[in-house]
Amino acid sequence: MHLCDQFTTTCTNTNGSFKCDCLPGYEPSVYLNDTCLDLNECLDANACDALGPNSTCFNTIGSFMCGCRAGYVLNTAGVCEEVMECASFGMVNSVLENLLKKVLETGHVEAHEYQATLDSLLATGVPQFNIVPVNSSVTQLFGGINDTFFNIMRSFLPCDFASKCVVGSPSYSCQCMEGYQGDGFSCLDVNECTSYLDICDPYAAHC
Ligand SMILES: [Ca+2]
Repeated sequence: MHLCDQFTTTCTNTNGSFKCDCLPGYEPSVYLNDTCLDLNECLDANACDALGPNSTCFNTIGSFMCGCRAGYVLNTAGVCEEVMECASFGMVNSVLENLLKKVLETGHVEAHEYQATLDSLLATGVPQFNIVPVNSSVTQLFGGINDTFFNIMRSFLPCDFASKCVVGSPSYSCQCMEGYQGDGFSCLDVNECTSYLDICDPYAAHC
């Protein structure tokens, strides 16, 4: 005797027989009669529109869930909102990257190159943070080369330059990159050559 699956269907009595209708969240199988399979609601690109354009959809068996993309959190209005601090940090870092490369390669940057970078920083529209301490990798890399530029640049960074901004809720955190030590707001280069760890061959190499 054939019965309808109690978890995915509802059974309806018909004249001399019965039929299995899919429960909400399920759809009829293309291959098997009277069988219902999970409906993937996430195939509908608008399934999570209620949470705004930065939402994401998770399919589950018999249902689905909506959440926010990485870098976004649900705000009090129920819409996915950018975690501004880290997004800003990413923008500022990408603007500074080219200038940083130039400094590291040549130790010298033309005045017009500073100006171009400052213009780009201002164009990001990023609010200024002003929390990166003087004693940080920013000083190591840029300090003394151009003091005006250095001070303006410091005010743009939510974390130290040599750190990663980690999205969190309700706020963000800063973590020093590999090779740097500190609390994330101040990350200083670790000089592996002066550490007690013997990383080079004492006879065949020098660090
Ligand atoms: Ca589903």
